[in-house]
Amino acid sequence: MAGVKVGIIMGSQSDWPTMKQAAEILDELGVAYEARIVSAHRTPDRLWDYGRAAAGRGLQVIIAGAGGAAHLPGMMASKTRVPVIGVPVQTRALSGVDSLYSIVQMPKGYPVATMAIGAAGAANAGLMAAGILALQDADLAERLDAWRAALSASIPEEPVDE
Ligand code: RP5
Repeated sequence: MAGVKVGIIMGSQSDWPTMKQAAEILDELGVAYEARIVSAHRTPDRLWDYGRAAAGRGLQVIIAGAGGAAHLPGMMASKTRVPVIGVPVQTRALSGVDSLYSIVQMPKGYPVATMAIGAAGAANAGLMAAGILALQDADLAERLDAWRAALSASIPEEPVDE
């Protein structure tokens, strides 16, 4: 897809309900993206090909989500200089702490900007990607400022009984 600057990749179809949160934020902000299943363990050649081509295709940010032994974000960061935002997907066995530790503890030289576990982390990954692109895109910067202001305005000053 020409002009796409954000790649959303995930280890499995089962990660999509989480990673969709990033996609929805990008939709709201009018940022074009592509979404792909790229597993570090099950499709390593696909991972390699995606990473090798990423910068040349014009991708400027990659959002990578995975759960459990979550090697995808780190392996992608090792393969491309395009900034990688990692999303630890929540797991049944260890609640996503396994994913978080797998993604966050990168050795010096190959950073992954790691978000919170689960849906909030995925949404924030979308916002982080938009923020990076907004550095070079004044219209997007305006939309992102408006999005943030609307969120702020939606927070009531006083709590109510529910
Ligand atoms: C990881 O294993 C994926 O990122 C996913 O979070 C987890 C489980 O995958 P499935 O067994 O649901 O396909 O590679």
